[in-house]
Amino acid sequence: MANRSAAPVALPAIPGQTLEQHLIHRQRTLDQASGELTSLFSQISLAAKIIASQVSKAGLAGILGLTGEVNVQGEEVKKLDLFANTTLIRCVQQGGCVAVMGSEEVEEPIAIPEPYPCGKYVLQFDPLDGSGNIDINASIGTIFSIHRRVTPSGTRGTLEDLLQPGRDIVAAGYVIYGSSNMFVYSMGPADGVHGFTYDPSIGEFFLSHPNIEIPSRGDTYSINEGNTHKWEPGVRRWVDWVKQDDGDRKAYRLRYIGAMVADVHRTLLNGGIFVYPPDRKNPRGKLRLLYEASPLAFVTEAAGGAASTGSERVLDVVPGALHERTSLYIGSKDDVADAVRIVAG
Ligand code: AHM
Ligand code: MG
Repeated sequence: MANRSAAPVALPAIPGQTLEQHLIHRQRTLDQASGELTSLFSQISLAAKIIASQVSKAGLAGILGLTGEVNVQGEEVKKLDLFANTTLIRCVQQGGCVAVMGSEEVEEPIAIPEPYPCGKYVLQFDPLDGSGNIDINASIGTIFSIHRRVTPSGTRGTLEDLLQPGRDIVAAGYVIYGSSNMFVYSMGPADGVHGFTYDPSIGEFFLSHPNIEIPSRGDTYSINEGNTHKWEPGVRRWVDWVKQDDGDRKAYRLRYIGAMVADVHRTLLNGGIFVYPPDRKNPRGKLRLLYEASPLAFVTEAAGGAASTGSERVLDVVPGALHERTSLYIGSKDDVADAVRIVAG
């Protein structure tokens, strides 16, 4: 007979919506959705799971450090960033959703090889951002953006498909491999920004951060201050200003992980600003417009934030080359406006 006075048994929490369920639900709300974008997201999330699993055991699997070694299976050991690059290409190229791809790790456009069909989308990615953090067990990530192709359907995609401004992005996002792994994406301001946390025991990303909105002002600034003496005076003026109490505004705290994807993720959740200005070594800035700045600008704007090159909105820059660099001021709207104003003098 049941013991009626016993405390209720605690049931395990029912996992929430998976990334796939979330995207399928979204697809149903759109009239003419063919499912191609949902499929492309599944391919990217599969790649993210494979990369995440290698990141978490990189030391054991022997894929830290330099290439040129041979693993126990007799295969050539790849550096983690090359592994991530190959994984994304392999997961996406056979899916029939993209016409061409671009990667920070690859000089030229990545063609879809025969016999795979070409789809209507164009995928660009930084397979493993912050690769300097790999060997020290700190956060790294994958950044991606998706455009519609501009060349005729039925043909192979070309460079022209890749050189599109950020304002024409259809969807963008990132995966962060940190104390937990998260998949964050947006399909624009009307859709919002949604974050999914990976449950490794189930092998799925679950919705954990619906409708992320960045505060209009934060209290953290993020910049490589080791470059102070390479900056132009305007940047030094802003950094001096941001570090001082000024009326109601308290001096900002400095946080710098050195992987833009992780610095921007913190900025998105807590507010504040991440800056990589031009300097003597990188007169056009260091970050790549197509693989780093544009996708994260798209996500940040969709969350209510802003992203500027210092002279224009990042999403309005029309790229002239695949690996073009840009300066970047990204984060809370008011913080970006202050920085751009003070740097300009
Ligand atoms: P990577 O994509 O080759 O890893 O490099 C880009 C990274 C950014 O993620 C990060 O914000 C920046 O480079 C750090 O640069 P620095 O070491 O000059 O501060
Ligand atoms: Mg990078």
